[in-house]
Amino acid sequence: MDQIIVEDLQVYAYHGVYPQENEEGQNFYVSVVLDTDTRAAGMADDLGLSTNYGVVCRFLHTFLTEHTYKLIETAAERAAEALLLQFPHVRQVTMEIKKPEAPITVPFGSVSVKIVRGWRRAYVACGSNIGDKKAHLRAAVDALLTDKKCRVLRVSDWVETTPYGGVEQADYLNGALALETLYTPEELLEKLHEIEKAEARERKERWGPRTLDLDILLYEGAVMDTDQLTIPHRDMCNRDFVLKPLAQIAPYERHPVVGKAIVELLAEVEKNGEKHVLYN
Ligand code: 5RU
Ligand code: CA
Ligand code: CA
Repeated sequence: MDQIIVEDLQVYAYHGVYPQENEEGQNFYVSVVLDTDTRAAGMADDLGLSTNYGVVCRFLHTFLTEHTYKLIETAAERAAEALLLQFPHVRQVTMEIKKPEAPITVPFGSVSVKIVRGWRRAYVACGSNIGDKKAHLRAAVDALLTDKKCRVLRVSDWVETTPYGGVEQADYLNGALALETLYTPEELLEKLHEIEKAEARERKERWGPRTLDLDILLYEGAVMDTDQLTIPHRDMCNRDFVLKPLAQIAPYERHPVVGKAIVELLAEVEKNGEKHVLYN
C-alpha cells in the first residue's frame, strides 16, 4: 500500500497523568503513516483525489489541543480513530506520539507510544425465522449503515432456507453482509448482540428460533478461539445457508484455516449434503 507520512508534527498540549502536565503543558511530537492508494491522484496530478497532508496536520493539531487525555495511549487511540473517520481514502493509520519532555526523574531521549489502526474487512451472517423476517434483517443492515465505525460494502440477497439444528421451527431467511469496520472482533460481536437485542432477540434454547441472529464469519484473516468468540465461525464450512449468500458477495474470499475459497466450500456442501458434521 502507498503511504503518506508526517514526521514529528509539534503540538503543545496538556496530556498527562500529573497535574503539573495538565496545567503547564508540554510539547508532543506526532508521526503518522497513512496507508492510502495514491495512484489515481499521482496519475492525474489532482490533490482532490488524494489526502491533503496539510489538512491532516491541522486536523491532528486541533484534535490534540482541543482534547486532553491522561495517557498518550488514549491520545493516539482517539486521534487515529478521528483520522480514519475524517479522511475517507485512508485505510490504515500508524501513529506515534512522542513525549520528550515527560516528567521522568532520570535522563532519557524520548518516550512514545505507537499504534496501528485501520478499517478491517468482516463478513457477517444474518438469519431470522420469527415474525417479519425481512424487517428484522433489514433492521440489522440499517443499524450497521448508521454506525460510523462500520461501512456496509455489500448485502447479499435474502434466501429462504430450511432449518437445521434438530429443533422443530419455521423456515429461515438468511443472508450475508460485507463490512469494513473500526471495531475489534470483540467489539463487533458486542455491537451485533446489541442489534439482536433491539430486535427483541431472546436467548432460550440453543438452536431454537430467533427474530435475528448475527454471526461474525470472517474478520480480516483472523484466526481466534476464545470463550467469547471463534473466528472463522466454527461451523460455516458445513452450512449451505451461510455459504450460499456469502458466495454471492465474496465468492473468492478464502477461509484462513481451510485455505479454500467460499465457492469451493459451497460446492463441497452442495455435493455432500447429507454428511453434515456437527461441532460443539
Ligand atoms: C445445527 C446445525 C445447529 C446447523 C445450527 C439457522 C445450525 C438454522 C439459520 C437455517 C440454526 C444452529 N437453519 N439453524 N438458518 N440457525 N436454515 O440461520 F445452523 S441453529
Ligand atoms: Ca447462527
Ligand atoms: Ca449467533
